[in-house]
Amino acid sequence: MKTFNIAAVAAIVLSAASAYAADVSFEVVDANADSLVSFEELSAVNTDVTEEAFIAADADKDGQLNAEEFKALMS
Ligand SMILES: [Ca+2]
Ligand SMILES: [Ca+2]
Repeated sequence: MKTFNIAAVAAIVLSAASAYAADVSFEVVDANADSLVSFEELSAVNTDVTEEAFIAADADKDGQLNAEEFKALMS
């Protein structure tokens, strides 16, 4: 009789990936590397930011955040 304890293996893998950095850099958030962060890109890494906050942070109203606008939002 063979026993495969898949749950135990999964628990080990998940605990190894538990470290999470709340601070994310602009380069990491900018998934398509166009030097602008869209709301979709931001919400993929930070679900705490609302669309309202994103729009408020978009100082030049081009619909995306540049590095400066992003820094202001995250600080
Ligand atoms: Ca982008
Ligand atoms: Ca902008």
